[in-house]
Amino acid sequence: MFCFQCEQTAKGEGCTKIGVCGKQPEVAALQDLLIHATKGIAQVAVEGTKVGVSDPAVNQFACEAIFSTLTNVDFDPARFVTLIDEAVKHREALKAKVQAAGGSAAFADGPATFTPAGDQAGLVAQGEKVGIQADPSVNPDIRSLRELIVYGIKGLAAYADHARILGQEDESVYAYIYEGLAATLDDTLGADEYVGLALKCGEVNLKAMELLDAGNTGTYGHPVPTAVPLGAKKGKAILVSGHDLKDLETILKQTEGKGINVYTHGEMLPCHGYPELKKYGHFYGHYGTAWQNQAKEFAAFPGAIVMTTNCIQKPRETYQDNIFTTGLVGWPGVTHIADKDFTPAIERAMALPGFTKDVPGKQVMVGFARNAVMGVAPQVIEAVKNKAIRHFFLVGGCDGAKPGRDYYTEFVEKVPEDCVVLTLACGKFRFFDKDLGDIGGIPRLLDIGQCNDAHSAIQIAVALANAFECGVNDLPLSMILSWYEQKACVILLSLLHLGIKDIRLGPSLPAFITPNVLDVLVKNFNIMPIGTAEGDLKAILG
Ligand code: FSO
Ligand code: SF4
Repeated sequence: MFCFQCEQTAKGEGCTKIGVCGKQPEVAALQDLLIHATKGIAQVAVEGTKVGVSDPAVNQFACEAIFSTLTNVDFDPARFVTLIDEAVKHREALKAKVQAAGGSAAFADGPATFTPAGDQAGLVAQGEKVGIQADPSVNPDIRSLRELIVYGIKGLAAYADHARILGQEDESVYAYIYEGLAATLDDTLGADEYVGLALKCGEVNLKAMELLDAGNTGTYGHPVPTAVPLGAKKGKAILVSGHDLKDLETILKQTEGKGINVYTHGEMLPCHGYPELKKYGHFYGHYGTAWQNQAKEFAAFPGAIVMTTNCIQKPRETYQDNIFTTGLVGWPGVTHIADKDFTPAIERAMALPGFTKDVPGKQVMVGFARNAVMGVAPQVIEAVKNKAIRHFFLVGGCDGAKPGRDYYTEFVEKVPEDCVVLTLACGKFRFFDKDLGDIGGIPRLLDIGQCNDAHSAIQIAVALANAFECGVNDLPLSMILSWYEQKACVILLSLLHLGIKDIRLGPSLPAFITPNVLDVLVKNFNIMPIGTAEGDLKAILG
């Protein structure tokens, strides 16, 4: 196997024996084959676009297939066998439609024509031939850019899938996914074209994130500042992890009146701020921290656990029977709830002891998404003008296991008292429970939401820039980002598309970016690796 799509890749180079994430070589090969098969769909869909053919079922499938290959989503080989089979069926059905509409259905040998083997072993063997390094003759910089586009598309597909679940879709998003994937097969394209396509991925992702924002806020209302208990309430308990708001709502509905308290885990924390979710009396609090601490935290949770999206890790035996997956998440041997009837998890929660007494704990504030922040925009602008607020830091992104991620904790601790920290995604667990106080009533630590809410952060930055009649790069705002998986890659591409400069990125730079590609990013965007908290603060604040 060879995989280097995430930040924790082995030795900062690539996972070759088994994934640091726990991905087995068979699953890696099956994921590679599924991406190959989806590129085949993309080639056909690009022809379809020319003759006005687009199939909603294919669009949904393509996003689900791509999202399944994102880091820490699905580790179950059986599910990939099914997905590969379905991919080829969708491809052939789409070919027929394209042909019927007068389009071309003649494709060169490759993803658009391949026939899947009849069993898992055969598919694994096929997958091993189509991996990232399959063709050693490809120029490393071109390979780097192609992979950058594929990983960007993985993040984009994830956001598009989340948006579609809440009824929000746009043809332009699917069209780009197909254009970008098909382009990675095109030997006539050079570095400039690929850089353009990578930035276009970022541009299209802004649309996908806008759709997701519309889905979230349209369905559940605009988040409002909300205090969330980190302790627990005596009683039976279900913990909901991942990013899917609809799954959480479904679980809240299905547990109503059953004497079960529902807790959020990881990226579900910001859900407490949504009016249509917080209205449930048994939606109690938040348990645990970021994804990489789940083995320890889940082992100590006295109820059932539901994983709605990434990030799942190998469950320990002690809680293997308590954890359930739904949606695209999978782990071999873990009960999967495909039909959104969460009865198995509810029954498990009822059978487990739950919290036998109230557990006291701190509270944290959530709900500072764009609507809430813009609601206090006049005070914020005034505070900047009268120099009560000197600078804003967006310290956001993914968390992970590397010791170097202490940087983000230290950074926030050292941010001077006349500065405000905006945060989003699971990287916040490095500092989310710190009491940073306020500046004239404006909290110094503002939780914008999930990584899925990056659109909200961008809107806040744009609104500030408009208020000060300057560009985002001229604002007293610095972005200190942490990345782990491919949703972070596409958000970065969106920021680059917007022309945002001087981003600090850590804890390490992507292994799939070659020195030449990095050079292009540095020259155009002055993107830089994080240094020391003290040194970076000094450099930014002067
Ligand atoms: Fe974290 Fe995992 Fe939200 Fe990522 S839970 S690391 S960017 O998958 O999705 O922030
Ligand atoms: Fe390695 Fe990350 Fe790929 Fe997992 S997703 S195999 S940790 S590079």
